[in-house]
Amino acid sequence: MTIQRTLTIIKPDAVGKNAVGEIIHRFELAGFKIVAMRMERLKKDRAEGFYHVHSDKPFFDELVEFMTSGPCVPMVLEKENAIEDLRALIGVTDSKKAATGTIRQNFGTDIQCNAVHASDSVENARFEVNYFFPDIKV
Ligand code: 3AN
Repeated sequence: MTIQRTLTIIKPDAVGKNAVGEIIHRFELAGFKIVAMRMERLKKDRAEGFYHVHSDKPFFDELVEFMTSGPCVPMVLEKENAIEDLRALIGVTDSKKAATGTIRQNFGTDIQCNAVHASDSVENARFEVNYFFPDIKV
């Protein structure tokens, strides 16, 4: 297995629920190292650029509104097989359908307010880490 880096974002709903510490604790317990982290309130154009692949989807405007509604915490995490393992730890997109014990099931509400983002491929991890942390190598 190779060491990978991936981007996660603790989204505004989870920040609003005071769940930042608990979510970071879950990442660390699962063996992820924190390579970079900050708190940031996304501007509209930053959120739109991050989710550009969804720009033609019906939920795009709502998604951008949600992601700009309060501060979020983008982070770069590192571990063997980080991309796949983080996706497993957070659960499926819809918090209502996410498996018991996953971060989205525990801290999210629905398909939009789902507590965290995680890169879903090597290619997207490279784009997303660079989008938030241009100084970090992937
Ligand atoms: P994931 O974050 O699990 O990779 P994507 O990439 O399909 O999911 O969707 C990106 C984000 O768009 C999701 N995290 C969620 O906040 C939002 N989203 C996806 N599908 C919907 C939907 N049907 N309605 C509202 N928001 C959605």
